[in-house]
Amino acid sequence: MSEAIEYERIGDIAVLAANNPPVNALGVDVRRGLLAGVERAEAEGAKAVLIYGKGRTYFAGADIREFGKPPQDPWLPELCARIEASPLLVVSSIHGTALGGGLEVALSTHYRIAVPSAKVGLPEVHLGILPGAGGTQRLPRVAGTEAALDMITSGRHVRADEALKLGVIDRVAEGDPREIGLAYVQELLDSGAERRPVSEMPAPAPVDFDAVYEQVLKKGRGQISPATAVRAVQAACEAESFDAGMQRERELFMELMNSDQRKGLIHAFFAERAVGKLPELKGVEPRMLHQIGVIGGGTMGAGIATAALLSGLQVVMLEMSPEAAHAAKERIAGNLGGALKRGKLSQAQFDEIMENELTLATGYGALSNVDLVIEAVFEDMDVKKQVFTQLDAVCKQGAVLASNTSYLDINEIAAVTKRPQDVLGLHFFSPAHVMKLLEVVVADKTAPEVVATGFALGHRLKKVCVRAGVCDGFIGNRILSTYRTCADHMILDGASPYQIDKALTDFGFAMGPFAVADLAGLDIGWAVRKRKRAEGLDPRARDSNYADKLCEAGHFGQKTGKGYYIYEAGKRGGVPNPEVMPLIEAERAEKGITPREFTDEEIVRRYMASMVNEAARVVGEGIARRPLDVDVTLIYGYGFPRYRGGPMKWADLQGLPGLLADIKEWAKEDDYFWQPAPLLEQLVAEGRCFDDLNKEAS
Ligand code: TC6
Repeated sequence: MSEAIEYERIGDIAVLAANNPPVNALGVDVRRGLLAGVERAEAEGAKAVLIYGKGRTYFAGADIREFGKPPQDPWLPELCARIEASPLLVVSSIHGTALGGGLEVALSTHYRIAVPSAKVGLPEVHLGILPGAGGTQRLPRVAGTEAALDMITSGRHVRADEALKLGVIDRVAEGDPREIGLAYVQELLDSGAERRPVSEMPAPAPVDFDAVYEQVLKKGRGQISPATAVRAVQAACEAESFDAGMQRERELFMELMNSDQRKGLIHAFFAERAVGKLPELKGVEPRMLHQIGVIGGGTMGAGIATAALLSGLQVVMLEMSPEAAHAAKERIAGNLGGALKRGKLSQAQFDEIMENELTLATGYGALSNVDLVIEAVFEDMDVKKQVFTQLDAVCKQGAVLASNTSYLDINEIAAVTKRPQDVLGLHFFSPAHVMKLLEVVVADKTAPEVVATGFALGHRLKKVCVRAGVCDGFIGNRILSTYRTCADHMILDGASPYQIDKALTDFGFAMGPFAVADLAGLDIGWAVRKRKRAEGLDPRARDSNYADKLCEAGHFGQKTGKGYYIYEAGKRGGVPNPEVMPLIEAERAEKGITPREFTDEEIVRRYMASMVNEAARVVGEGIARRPLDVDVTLIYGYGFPRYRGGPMKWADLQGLPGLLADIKEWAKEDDYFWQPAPLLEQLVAEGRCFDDLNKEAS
């Protein structure tokens, strides 16, 4: 017997307990153990088999680490078929999460019981594949076509009570999974219950699959797995037999398994889990956090305060005047109201937070007892320095002092205090109670436990935390400023903001860079450009001024109703602003540029190459620890399509030599902007890729 499956005999019942921590993934040992367990139960003359998981969960799915490697017998679909075909009565007892292959095993058993807290789902589409062990054939037979389509294309986790209503499970009971399972099996045996193979149930009723396919394809923004899964469910309804449906599922599964999207999504899955693991923080205890301070109650500060309050922290919000404090309170109440509406918060919790957990203040003295303070004031070095001087004077010893600056030098800010070891950057993304990314910016003197505290706060606020070093813009905004510059160069040379936005949303970005600029506020980029010009641009850098003209006319994007696009109240998205192209054309004329045509393909290639090249610098300089830290930053903070795995994974899949060759070619027209990053050149010379660096660092 494999150690991953423990075998026990209780009277007529053979009990197979999965013991493959942490999530009982269905790796080869587990599959072999299950097969051997069923065979042994049959050989020993048991009447029934109970399958459950030890530890925190039933099977949470196939072992994702095996994907892309040569398959090892038994394969999951065959194992499921074998379990279902057993002449014994086979029952699953589910707790934790029965996901993917886990739910497919459960569906191949004849009955299913679950504890109330259990969740089931087929989330394979999020990994770029589809349920490939009969899930697309069995789920519609038990839950109906529409419910199956919903679960499979969304990948959502369904709670036990809903799963019971859908017929995915047969009973919900409180208790230990082994005990409730044994009692249920005994009850089924006593009542003479028959085996109930799902494959023998009638084929489910068809729906308008072409319409569903189109709808799902559109929603996927270029992601193919959900739409492909629709075709597999279609086969459950239309194939001439269960086996023929399985055959179709297999073909579609293999198509997806071999796709770059599968590689990208699985990279994203593991990258997201790897970012929070920093070797230098192993064994470092974070400082305790009960109460935090937030300075500045604008959109950003109010968002940070909201996230903190929702995580159970007490918040002192500091503003400059009672009126501003009142406005901050209104913003926070509005944000929490959204959580209330979505059922994430009860009315009683809302009232408790607003009355007892949130304190408004207008004097720094109110921050004397906070454990951590985050300033979210105006993005100006002098203002930040004044704030930190005050904080140094009033905050208790050991308090963590954080800046939410998006670009500025944390070392310079820390230097105005007598405790630079307690200072770090916590760069949230707006709206901070919604956006999942947090850059934890580590300055030269930041103490390890202060970094650990930054991560601990981020995790408590349910953020994906990425460690960043100090530079202009850290990881995300530094790379953004380069690819945005690339877009501006293409504009000067002949592309339009609308063509660029369209090419990039077709590539899979949630929004194009110009729509993003409108959303963020054009004044932000304007301020950065002014600062950089004041610091002195390199004479070889191409500068452009058409965007400044929009700002000078008072057009700051969505907040003023006009930017690259015009926004009408009540309408989603905007329409191109007719004032923009004349500004661009005037600048081209002024600079003597004859505009040329760009294909969408060239736009994407240049934009992505500039992103990857800057990202390679960011990694080479140690600003990002590994390429995967860049990938996670761009996916969670900048709308990069997850199914492409992030820019570094995208580059690996494209091939670094070709990308470097393009960069060198473009350097012939602009050898300042298109200087190849040393790390990129080095990797190409050594025949390696970015993922090799990830592996070396893990
Ligand atoms: C499938 O089943 C296809 C079938 C068709 C076959 C023909 N494999 O997320 P956590 C690791 S596709 C390997 O931090 P949580 C994870 O990397 C699969 N490893 O915990 C981490 O390792 P680390 C369908 C896995 O409590 C550790 O377990 N299933 C797998 O926040 C803990 O994970 C899914 O897509 C796996 N399947 O969340 C489910 N799952 O400690 C994917 C997890 O070394 N998993 N690990 O970093 C999840 O959604 C979540 O892990 C969770 C637990 C909800 C199960």
